[in-house]
Amino acid sequence: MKLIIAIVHDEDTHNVMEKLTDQAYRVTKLASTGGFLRAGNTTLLVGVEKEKVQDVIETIKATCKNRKEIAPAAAPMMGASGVFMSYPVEVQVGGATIFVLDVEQFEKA
Ligand code: 2BA
Repeated sequence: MKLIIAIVHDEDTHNVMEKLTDQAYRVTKLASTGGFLRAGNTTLLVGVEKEKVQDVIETIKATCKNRKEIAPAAAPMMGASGVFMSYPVEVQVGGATIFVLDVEQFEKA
């Protein structure tokens, strides 16, 4: 068995979960926060047999879009007036960040 961990944009969560549950996959949704943007995103846990991993990944990829987001600068700059200013930086987010892990043991009690 494999555990798929997928970090997706909040706006894609509803569609991804609907597509996965329509195909009878079991999904757990966790509220998460990205370390770089410090903005909310969603982490999905999907436990599946090895043969189904690619199908789940294709479903997630087909549903999650790439987006441009504005992030505050990591370090503030000194402006011409002598005051510190932060400058926005555009970053490309998503569609999804996916990890696939081996599951050593799976039980339902
Ligand atoms: P965040 O950490 O908020 O990152 C949002 C986006 O900012 C990233 O999109 C990437 O385009 C950019 N970014 C992140 N760190 C950066 C850096 N040090 N310098 C420049 N740009 C940077 P994605 O790569 O699509 O990632 C979306 C979210 O997926 C991330 O949100 C984070 O929550 C998660 N993630 C991505 N890679 C990860 C990893 N290796 N381990 C754990 N979580 C990860």
